[in-house]
Amino acid sequence: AIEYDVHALQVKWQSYWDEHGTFRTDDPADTRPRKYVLDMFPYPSGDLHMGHAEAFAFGDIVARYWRQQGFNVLHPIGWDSFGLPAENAAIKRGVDPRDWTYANIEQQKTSFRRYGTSFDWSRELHTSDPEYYKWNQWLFLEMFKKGLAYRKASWVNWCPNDQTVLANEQVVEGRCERCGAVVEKQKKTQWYFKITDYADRLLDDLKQLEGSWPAKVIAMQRNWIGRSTGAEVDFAIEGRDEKVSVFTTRPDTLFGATFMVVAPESDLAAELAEGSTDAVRAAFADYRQQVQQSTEIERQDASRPKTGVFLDRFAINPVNGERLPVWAADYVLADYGTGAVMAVPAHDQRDLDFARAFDLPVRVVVDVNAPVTGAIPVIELDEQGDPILPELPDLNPAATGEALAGEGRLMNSGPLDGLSKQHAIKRIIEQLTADGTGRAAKSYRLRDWLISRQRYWGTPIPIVHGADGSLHPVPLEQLPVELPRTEGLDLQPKGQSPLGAATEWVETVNPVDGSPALRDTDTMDTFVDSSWYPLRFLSANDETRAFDPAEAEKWSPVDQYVGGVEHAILHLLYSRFITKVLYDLGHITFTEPFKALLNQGMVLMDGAKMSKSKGNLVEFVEQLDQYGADAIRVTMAFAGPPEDDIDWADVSANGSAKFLARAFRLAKDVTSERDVVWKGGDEKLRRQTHRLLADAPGLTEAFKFNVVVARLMELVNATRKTIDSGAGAGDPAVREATEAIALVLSIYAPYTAEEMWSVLGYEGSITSFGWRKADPTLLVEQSVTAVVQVDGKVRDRVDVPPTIDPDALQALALETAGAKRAIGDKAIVNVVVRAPRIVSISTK
Ligand code: ANZ
Repeated sequence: AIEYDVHALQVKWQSYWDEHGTFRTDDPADTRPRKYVLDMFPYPSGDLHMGHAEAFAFGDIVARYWRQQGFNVLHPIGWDSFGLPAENAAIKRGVDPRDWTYANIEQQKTSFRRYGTSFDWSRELHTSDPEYYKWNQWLFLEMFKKGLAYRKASWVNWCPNDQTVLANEQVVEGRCERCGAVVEKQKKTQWYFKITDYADRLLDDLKQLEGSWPAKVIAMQRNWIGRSTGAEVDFAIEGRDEKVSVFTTRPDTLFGATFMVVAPESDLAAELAEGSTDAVRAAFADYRQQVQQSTEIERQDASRPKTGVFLDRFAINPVNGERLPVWAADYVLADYGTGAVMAVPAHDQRDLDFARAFDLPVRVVVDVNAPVTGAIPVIELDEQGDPILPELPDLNPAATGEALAGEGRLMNSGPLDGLSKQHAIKRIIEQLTADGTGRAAKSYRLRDWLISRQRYWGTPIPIVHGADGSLHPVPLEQLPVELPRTEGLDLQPKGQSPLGAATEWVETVNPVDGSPALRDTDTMDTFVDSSWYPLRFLSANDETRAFDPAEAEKWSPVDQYVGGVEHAILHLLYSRFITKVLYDLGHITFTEPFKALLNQGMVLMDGAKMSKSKGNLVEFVEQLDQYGADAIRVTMAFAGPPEDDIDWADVSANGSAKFLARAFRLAKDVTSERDVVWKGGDEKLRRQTHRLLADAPGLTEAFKFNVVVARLMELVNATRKTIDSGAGAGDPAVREATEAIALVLSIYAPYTAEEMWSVLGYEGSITSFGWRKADPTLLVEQSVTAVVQVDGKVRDRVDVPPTIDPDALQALALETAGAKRAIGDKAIVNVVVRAPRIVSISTK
């Protein structure tokens, strides 16, 4: 007897796929159209978890779907295997991060194979292999040559726990993205990638992704790049030769500026204080120290009382020559705009709070009560017929404490008086430009990407420092600069790269003149590794280059990317950036790496995120042992829209397993012979079969995996019914339905599908069979139900052919018992017919 033993099936078909190279995509003669389907590659920290089970089920559904539709599908897998968790785990356990990492990779690999993911294993990569990170170093040097990788000293985010710097993107609400420690600011010399050069393109190209990327991710990226448009205005400073520029989004309010504020940690603030009185110097020094001790979280808290120091210096407003006192205050950030602002307390809340705290003047320059559009306001009347006039905001922000941020018309502003805000902005920019005291300007929230890390387990930065401080790229033929072994190194985080202690490795020679020189001891942020890995999969075994441009042309961009929304900014922004860099360097011909993006939801347990500490962790491998791969995959697909969270307590892997066993039993029961064409049989079942074949592709492409599974369940039940009815297991429609079930299942439950296919008498893998097209004649609806209304009420229904003509339908409707009864002896005055659905009769 044929048994449905899921575990035996898994072993059988895994080795079949391996032996036959079923999922390899390396035949250059393959002429099928191509699809590149990619899941965000995993980080090897322990075995796969339920989150992986979900994301990789969805990615594999998409890959298997396109394959079944006749595409040559590239579906590769690799590991993002450098990074802090490996290093921290290694320190805790006293082992080499290599051993920990590669052992985890082996474990995850075993689980992936059991799960039946249709990967092309011949392209497997690990970012911690020298064969991979050699090309990170190549990329770094390409960017170094173009000035896109550079070193600078500046205030950086410092994680006191991991003892390393962090990119802005890795600071979440003032805390370290990895460990949650409150991030500190330190001034350090670090390596950066010049992502700010690409801010406009990163922003503008988001338009191309609308509709195929989740709107939320697009909005988050827009927000992160944060482009503001406005003007730069130059203020002369008494007793200083150079002017100070401020960035403002509201140059129209220039006549309302009553003081200037500079960021306390800026060089400008220090210099202005230095040139002031002894008392100011002392007060400023104290204040600066106080500011340095506060965290970013504290500084950005708007409800905190305003603090600051008057520098006893004055700026001159270029439009009216007014003297504005200059203050240093920590609500102004050193690294946004120019680090200095013109304060307009009447129209900016932060400036108003500050002005009220320090008793500085407030001058209204925009009348927010003056209408700016031509529309006549609709005025409502009260019970007495008197107009109810809207209450006008009080134009006295100094008293109310509410800044007037809205639209309006200019006042107290000389030549701008009477203009709307928008017109005034335009006019003043023209004026400033003509006078040479300002210009239109943009400002971005996006900062350059800090890529150096003071940790061991990453790609060494391929730079050599000459004795004179000069920087020299390691020549290409000397790449990779391999990580030294850990023997003799102390990996404990201590603020300096552990690589510094590898004396033999550090001490090298200047590639230019052979003089003694030192290697850079920092390693790269692992987001560099993942910023271009989709390209490496295309030439994973090529030792001569990062990737073959011809292969990139063939396969890129990725058609479908699948992964978590936690990467909405970091990884996805960096990948988009590096893709544009590679485009500019002439290595590729496209500018966006991922055509479409699917963000899966989370797998929860009892409404909460799973975690060991909460004791609600569901182990993926235990689920695999218990139910088998197919049942878990089907459960993931059936749970709901893929973007939604799945609560594992609310779904039933057991139910999925039973459904699969029922489907499998159909294949065993079919008694008719296999044939190249499907032949007749039970008409109703045939219609249902062909409906599923017709609908499954569209539903799968729209990620309505749950609907497809529901329809499969219905068809399995209907087929069983037909077998149990008179027609029996020999009815050709039963074979037809069962074959269709196997074909659709091949996308969702590959092991069951393969075995059904073989039980049904086919040789080889179902994946090479392709798809059966639905017979269009079986998709035509046989009859539809027309509604008969009399005077607006439904009185009867009648089943008619969908193609019925209106006259015939009207005649039928008038003959129905319900219509006759409702009409009685009343006269019919009108009949409206919308064939084939409605007949509407009116009487008098
Ligand atoms: C005068 C003004 C008047 C402003 C007004 C706003 C309203 P976004 O939209 O975020 O770009 N600003 C400029 N540089 C700053 C810095 N380094 N730290 C803190 N604030 C800074 O904000 C731009 C506005 O934020 C600028 O326009 C400036 O204040 C302030 F009715 O200038 B505004």
